[in-house]
Amino acid sequence: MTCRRGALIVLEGVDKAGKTTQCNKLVQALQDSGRQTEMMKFPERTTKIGQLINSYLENKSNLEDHTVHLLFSANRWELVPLMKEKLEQGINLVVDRYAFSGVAFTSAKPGFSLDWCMNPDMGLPKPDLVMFLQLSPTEAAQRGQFGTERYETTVFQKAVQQKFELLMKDPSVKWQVIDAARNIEDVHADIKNHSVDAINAAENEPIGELWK
Ligand code: FDM
Repeated sequence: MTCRRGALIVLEGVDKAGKTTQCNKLVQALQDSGRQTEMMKFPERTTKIGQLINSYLENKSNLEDHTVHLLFSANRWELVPLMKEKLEQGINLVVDRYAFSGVAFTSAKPGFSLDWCMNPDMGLPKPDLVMFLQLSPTEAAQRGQFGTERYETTVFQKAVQQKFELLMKDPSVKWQVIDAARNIEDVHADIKNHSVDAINAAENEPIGELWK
């Protein structure tokens, strides 16, 4: 019997929406139900490219805006062989941020078109499901202060949210908006249901190519 492939499931959203908490809970729930599942996150800060990105995000170094955009993309591409290997082995991947964050964050800077930002990520493994954890800036503010990393300001996060809204209009990507203002368990139940459907649908489909 040929092995069914795993599904590529991405969680996106603005800061404070609970992405990381929900990724962890989803991985645990899928594993508990007997499905092989692993978590990944972007940027993956442990590689050489990831270390450059980490130092930039922590404001320890400055990088030119186009350059850092391409580094974020390269950081995804360097993990593509590993991602494909896992998916082909039947392992589901739950990914905290992907190319959509890449495009939303850079295109929120002045002088960057959506098209230019999308180009380097064209052809990445296409997610079988992208869940966008929706939280208004007011609700986000009620969850406490932003951290001290680059991009963690209300003004910039609002611009990022608008770019995500543009990206969500693209019907070639399977988007699902999740109301993240509810309690953790309700949000989790919703995310788990959508993920199980995506896993079942992906089993017999080849891995797609993003934005191609
Ligand atoms: N980010 C993340 C980008 O600007 N481009 C990207 O391609 C990706 C994946 O990096 F501010 C930004 C988004 C966020 C920061 O923070 C990563 P977390 O807390 O590690 O998700």
